[in-house]
Amino acid sequence: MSLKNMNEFDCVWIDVNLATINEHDYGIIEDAAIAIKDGKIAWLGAKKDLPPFDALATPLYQGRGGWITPGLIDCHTHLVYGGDRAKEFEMRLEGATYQEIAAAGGGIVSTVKATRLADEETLYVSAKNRLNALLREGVTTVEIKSGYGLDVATELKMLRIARLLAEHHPVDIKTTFLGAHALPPEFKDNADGYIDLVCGEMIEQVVAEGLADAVDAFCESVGFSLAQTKRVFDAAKKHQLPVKLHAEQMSNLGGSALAASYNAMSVDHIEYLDEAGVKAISESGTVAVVLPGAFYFLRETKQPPFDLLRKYKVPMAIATDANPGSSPICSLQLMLNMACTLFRMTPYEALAGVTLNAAKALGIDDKVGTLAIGKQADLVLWEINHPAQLSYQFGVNPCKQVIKAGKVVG
Ligand code: DI6
Ligand code: FE
Repeated sequence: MSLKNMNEFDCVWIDVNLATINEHDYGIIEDAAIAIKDGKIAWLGAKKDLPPFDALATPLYQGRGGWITPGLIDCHTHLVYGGDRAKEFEMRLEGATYQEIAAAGGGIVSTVKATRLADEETLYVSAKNRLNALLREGVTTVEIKSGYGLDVATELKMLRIARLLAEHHPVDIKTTFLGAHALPPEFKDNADGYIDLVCGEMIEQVVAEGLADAVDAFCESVGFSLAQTKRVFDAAKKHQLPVKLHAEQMSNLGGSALAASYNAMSVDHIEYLDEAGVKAISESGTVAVVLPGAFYFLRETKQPPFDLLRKYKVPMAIATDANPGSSPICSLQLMLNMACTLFRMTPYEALAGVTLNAAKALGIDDKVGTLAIGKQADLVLWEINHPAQLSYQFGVNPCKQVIKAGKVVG
């Protein structure tokens, strides 16, 4: 064979099994190979069908019978924040009441205070450590929300740090403006006044600096009302930003149906979502993001409506919700396990939930989330015997190699 007829690949993995992931199953190809060109998947299939290429000039990686999946995607995190809430955790376990914790300066407001006070380097380094933890477990794309600043300067500071991480870290980052996360102390008893700020100067500056890929809000009895959420969505729409929503976490306010009417990319938490809400998001093509870490950490008992989500064929994604208050967890592998043990999702649903459906929740499923020719070569090589092992076992990290756009990064 002359060199002319040979395929040009930048690198090739052989002796691997592939879980390519699709809407129905793992999409398994055993005894496979996968070839990369210009950061994209150029070929994949059974190894015996691997087309000829210049084996002397092309780096060849031995998978040793391991499995390659798409890079994992954590589609809901609050990775940038100051301080921590370990003391509050301890007080609660020693019997302190919510009021006592609040009086001692605890709760979400304490994270807002710490985030406002923190300098940029401190915030950057702590977020980078969390991002590294995710990368070590095979995560190649992460969404990061603002929402612990709650004033113009600090919301911008959080989003700028997320953008800086994107520049200097191999993991891809999508940013979300969550100004409507909680009511800052300066606006006590004036939630509408705060929403004026969010929908005015705050979002305008976020947009002017190009700092957000989407807009989110916390629609809840302890968060913002349906009417206030609608104002945030209208502001997002005015600035041509897609929306998503923390909805139906502790009660059913109808947030998901509202989000559906704005073609939201995702509704997240959704423990209290009812059939009308499920129907609404199924019609709008909105992804249901479930957050087993927050469910676990808050010792919730009401589960998201999985039977209805399956009945209406709503794509289900899983994320860490990594944050200091309700899910101080930076392990997407643990979320795979909890999605199965706590939520009774199947290991296939769990894996699709951190790949294909997480990509849909971020609107990037044309680029990542599955293994297919033309997709960005975000891959993970795992030392496992079957993809179900990724949700079955926890504590031994089977991640052997992380490949981002064709480059080995971990
Ligand atoms: N839902 C939650 O569970 C967290 N935020 C949200 O919108 C709580 C965040 C915190 O307590 O810091
Ligand atoms: Fe959250």
